[in-house]
Amino acid sequence: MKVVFSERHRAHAYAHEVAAGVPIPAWEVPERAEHIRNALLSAGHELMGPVEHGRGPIEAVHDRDMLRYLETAWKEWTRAGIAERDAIIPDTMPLPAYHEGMSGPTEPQSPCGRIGYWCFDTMTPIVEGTYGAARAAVDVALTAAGLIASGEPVAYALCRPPGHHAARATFGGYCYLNNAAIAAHWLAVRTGSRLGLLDIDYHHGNGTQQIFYRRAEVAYASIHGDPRRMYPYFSGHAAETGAGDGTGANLNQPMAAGTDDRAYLAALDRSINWLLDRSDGPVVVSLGFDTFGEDPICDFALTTPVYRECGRRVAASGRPLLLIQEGGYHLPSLGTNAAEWLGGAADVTAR
Ligand code: SP5
Ligand code: ZN
Repeated sequence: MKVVFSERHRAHAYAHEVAAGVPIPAWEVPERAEHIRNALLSAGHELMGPVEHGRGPIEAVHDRDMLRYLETAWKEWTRAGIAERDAIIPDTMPLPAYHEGMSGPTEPQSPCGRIGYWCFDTMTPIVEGTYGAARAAVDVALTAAGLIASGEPVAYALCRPPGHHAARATFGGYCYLNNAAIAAHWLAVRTGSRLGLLDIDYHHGNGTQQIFYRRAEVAYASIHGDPRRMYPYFSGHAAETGAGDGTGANLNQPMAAGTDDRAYLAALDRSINWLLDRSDGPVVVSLGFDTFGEDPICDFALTTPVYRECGRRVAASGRPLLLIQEGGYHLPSLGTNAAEWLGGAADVTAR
């Protein structure tokens, strides 16, 4: 299978994230992508670099001012001499009730205000290499999308940082730009078809849901830890089914702690069938391995062999598949689980 990868992700590296007010060692580390890359090379997959696609496809999905903020944040922060931390993390965010009965918020001038205006959590630090890595991850996704547009049955984008928590005009959840949403919109325009977007990262893809919630071009189906218990807490409920032109085009399957292979595969079959009914073009897969039983920050119980079966079942849909890497934090298993998933998909598409 063709695998797109950029080394620029390595410059996006920070020591800590802030969880529940406390600095803890970062989970979203460069080793994640390196483990996957090495395992896929060993498994005989073909690696290629990304082609630059510029800002256009990003601005078709994200707020221009947010992109500009990401581009300038580090320089502005260091120029202002706020150097006591190695990364930019917000401490003041304008919840909707702050401006209740008033207008606003508007983007503030100060660096500390700006990060709180754009970033919705404290776990998504910006460092010097963040913008370059985020842009490269988008190019990785778009390059893989280009392979699908030119007739490849399947392609895998080894994106880092991940993307599915980034909404049109706010970012968080280790995500800055929504690689999957940008690639899906680009592919929907290029192919003139209605796409399916299957999100099988452990977490609800709040950003992807938000971007397509009122649009018919992409039907979104997600299987995730129930937001009543898990991050991102504020979306992912079964009652969220789309609105406006996107009415009925959003399917959430929140799952219990301890969800095992059997329950997961049943949910996967429901998602696939639902997507096939509501799309006629390629399927974009937001692929996370934080569903694994030993993932340190999640609570499902999937085993390594089920990833091959997941790859098989998704590929058996017969649709062109654009695979986009999202989360997964158990380093020892990441490479193997990715190789199993891709191997399962390749078994089917090669036939
Ligand atoms: C792409 C992706 O998988 N992003 C995941 C972001 C999850 N952020 C971590 C949330 C866990 C916070 N746990 C804090 C427990 C405090 N009691
Ligand atoms: Zn995740």
